[in-house]
Amino acid sequence: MSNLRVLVVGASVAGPTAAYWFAKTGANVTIIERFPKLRTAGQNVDIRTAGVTVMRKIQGMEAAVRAKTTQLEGMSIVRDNGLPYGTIRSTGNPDQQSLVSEYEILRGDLSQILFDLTKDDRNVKYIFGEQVASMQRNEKDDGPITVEFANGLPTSEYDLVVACDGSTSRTRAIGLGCGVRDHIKSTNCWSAFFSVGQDLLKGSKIGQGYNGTKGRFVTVDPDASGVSRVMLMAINPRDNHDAALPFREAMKQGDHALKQFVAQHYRGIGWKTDEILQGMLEAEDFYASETVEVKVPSLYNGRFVLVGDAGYAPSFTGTGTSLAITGAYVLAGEIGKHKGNLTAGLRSYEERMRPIIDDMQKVPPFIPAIVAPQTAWGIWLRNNIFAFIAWTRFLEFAQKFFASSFASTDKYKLPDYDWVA
Ligand SMILES: Cc1cc2nc3c(=O)[nH]c(=O)nc-3n(C[C@H](O)[C@H](O)[C@H](O)COP(=O)(O)OP(=O)(O)OC[C@H]3O[C@@H](n4cnc5c(N)ncnc54)[C@H](O)[C@@H]3O)c2cc1C
Ligand SMILES: *[C@@H]1O[C@H](CO)[C@@H](O)[C@H](O)[C@H]1NC(C)=O
Ligand SMILES: *[C@@H]1O[C@H](CO)[C@@H](O)[C@H](O)[C@H]1NC(C)=O
Ligand SMILES: CC(=O)N[C@H]1CO[C@H](CO)[C@@H](O)[C@@H]1O
Repeated sequence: MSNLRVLVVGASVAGPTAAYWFAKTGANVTIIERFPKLRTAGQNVDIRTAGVTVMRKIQGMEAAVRAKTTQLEGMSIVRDNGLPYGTIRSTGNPDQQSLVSEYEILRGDLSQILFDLTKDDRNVKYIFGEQVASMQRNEKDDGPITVEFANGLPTSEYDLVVACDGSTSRTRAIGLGCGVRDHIKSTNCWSAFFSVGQDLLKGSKIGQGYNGTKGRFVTVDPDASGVSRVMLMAINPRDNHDAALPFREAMKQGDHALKQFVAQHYRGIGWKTDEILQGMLEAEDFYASETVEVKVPSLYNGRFVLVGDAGYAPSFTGTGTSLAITGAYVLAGEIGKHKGNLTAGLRSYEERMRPIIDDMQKVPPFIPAIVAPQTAWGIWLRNNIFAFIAWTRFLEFAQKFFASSFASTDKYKLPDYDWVA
């Protein structure tokens, strides 16, 4: 049998991981990315649970990640005057993680590591500045797919098309024959990530978080290079009103307009925020996105399949990166295991991933209530509760909650696969 021809769409986290594992099955992998080069923007993401298990199976990846981890030692919640209410520290044991992960890494660095691990593989070919324009199924429903591209790559036939193009995946819309936002559940929240060219933490390795009124949350993390890594998170009530709509409208007009929108939303909320906003206007690594959950009725349709945020973005649980890495591994593994019967492989991928997705998409019950106070009164209450839990045993309880839902790396009992190549 000739090699399986696989088209992977999107080169961030899910895409390169899928390319790595499909190459191990001996497949011929073409991976396309809409942007003209590898995107390196973005701030910290965590690798947890099954993500750690898969990382350790990828030769050289754990060492590469360790060399680049942000080495955040903890996180303080601060008052307007900068004094902390309490501090959550990482546990120092990657198999028993707390809220702060030991494998916290800049998304751009993670993407670069995965790209470097795959770019020279003779079974993998990267093409930048390209996207899918249309897909046509051949012969019967489960036959190969003919793909037309938008920017000049010749029309080709693939045995499998793997969409890894993120939560607002256009390839998903084409492959499932639906609208881009059809399987997106908005949380009414959005976030912006960028770095500011000065050390706002003055040498400390403990990040700081500040909750302004009306659900405006600011975090500043340290960085070895002397800059500060900033996240602005806007949390709106979960009512019927589409509070993220003005954000999406600004986004359509490009980064400049989006920065102005974000600055206007955050100006004057206190602490170091105005200084941070000035830095944002100058930032070259600005990235912002709506926080959404993606839920599809089926992860595949004929020979078209979804991996990562495109198929199961988990909103605020902090597990999107681990889910993407895990999904890519399981998909390639199951396809390899059911050689000669793609439908069986796709079905097994769905069956194996469903319980993991359901578990990782669960938002811990106390998160929205604690993180999203809507008024100054709410913050006073929340901060005092936090001060209270910081010196009572509740912190231990919270850490244990995360330990059981995030930590133990073999919780999901991922299978080992036999790879041919
Ligand atoms: C630039 C960037 C910065 C990010 N920063 C953060 C962050 O700071 N914190 C955080 O928690 N998460 C961040 N994320 C999201 C995070 O990477 C994902 O939630 C998670 O790692 C799962 O990754 P994914 O590969 O499934 O999807 P994504 O990381 O969203 O990657 C999707 C990829 O597909 C590409 N793409 C999109 N549309 C098309 C198309 N039609 N054709 C071809 N390619 C396409 C995108 O350019 C991107 O490279 C960021 C994502 C990106 C792209
Ligand atoms: C992979 O596929 C491409 C495009 O279909 C083809 O040009 C190339 O020769 C193939 N490579 C291998 C190693 O089979
Ligand atoms: C492929 O697998 C599916 C699902 O397990 C099964 O129904 C079908 O009969 C198999 N096809 C072949 C050709 O083995
Ligand atoms: C996102 C985040 O870190 N939010 C914090 C807001 O404050 C509460 C305590 O007051 C923390 O528990 C949250 O983690």
